[in-house]
Amino acid sequence: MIQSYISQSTEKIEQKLKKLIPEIEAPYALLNQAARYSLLGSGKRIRPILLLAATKSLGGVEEIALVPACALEMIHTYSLIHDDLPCMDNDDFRRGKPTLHKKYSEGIATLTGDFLLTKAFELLASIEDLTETQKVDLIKILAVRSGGHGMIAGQVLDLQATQEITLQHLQQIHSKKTADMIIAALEMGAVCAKASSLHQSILVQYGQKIGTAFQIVDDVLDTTSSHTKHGKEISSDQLNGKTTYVSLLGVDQSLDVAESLLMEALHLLQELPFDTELLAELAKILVRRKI
Ligand code: GRG
Repeated sequence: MIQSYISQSTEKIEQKLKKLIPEIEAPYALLNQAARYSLLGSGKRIRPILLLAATKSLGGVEEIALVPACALEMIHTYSLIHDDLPCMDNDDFRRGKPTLHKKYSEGIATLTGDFLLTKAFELLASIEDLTETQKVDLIKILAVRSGGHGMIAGQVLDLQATQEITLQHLQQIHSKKTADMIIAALEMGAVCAKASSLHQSILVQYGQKIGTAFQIVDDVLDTTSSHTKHGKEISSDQLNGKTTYVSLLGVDQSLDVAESLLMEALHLLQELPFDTELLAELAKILVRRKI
């Protein structure tokens, strides 16, 4: 059942993204072509699926949440494009194909990231089915969680961490760089469902737990998979000598920590007076995934 929810949601998101970033006829048609190259056809769609699931679980209408879900995926994709640039992680592969700057150029990749970033906020400001308050709340959540105290702050801390760092420091980086975008998905879902601030804050705590667990598992898979998410045999974290949960705790202890966080997340869901089976199943899939 959960697998069919995931595949149906993935398809809805894919179709909507295709419509929101169409092929265009213009002298700058290359921009949409490049955005579609990075955005379409791959990616696990974790954040938009969580957004849709949070909306549904808190009694909202999923269709209303589809554009916000796509806006979130655009911000995530822009961050991946910029993260792969030579001035950052300098990765050659992403989502199973050459990175955008390898396919086109560094200039086009930078501008495509900028385009997806600005498009996301244009979309949120233009949704017809939401109230003005909902739109402003969505824009604020996405800006704060992906911004200078959220994902971008995490990326700055990561760039600065050139030598081995402590577990506490690593947790701070990933709380911002990874968990904040997962939390954004849940908060945005709560806004789409017009949930109470208490229910929204329970989802934020759940997001902090599963976001951290997701990053731990990502580090583990980067070491244990024969091919990393970038399609290479050795992850760029390993090549760059970066501190990871695995380098600090080892594989077994890292997986134990991820599983404990999952249990805490599932426990938090019980505080919500809704059927949270969907969010529970998604958390399990996220943390116990093998790819
Ligand atoms: C450049 C501002 C800026 C931020 C970059 C997202 C990010 C921040 C860096 C990517 C590198 C990385 C390993 C980040 C941790 C978060 C993470 C695991 C991202 C990958 O997300 P997935 O696995 O990717 O959901 P897909 O391709 O499935 O969407």
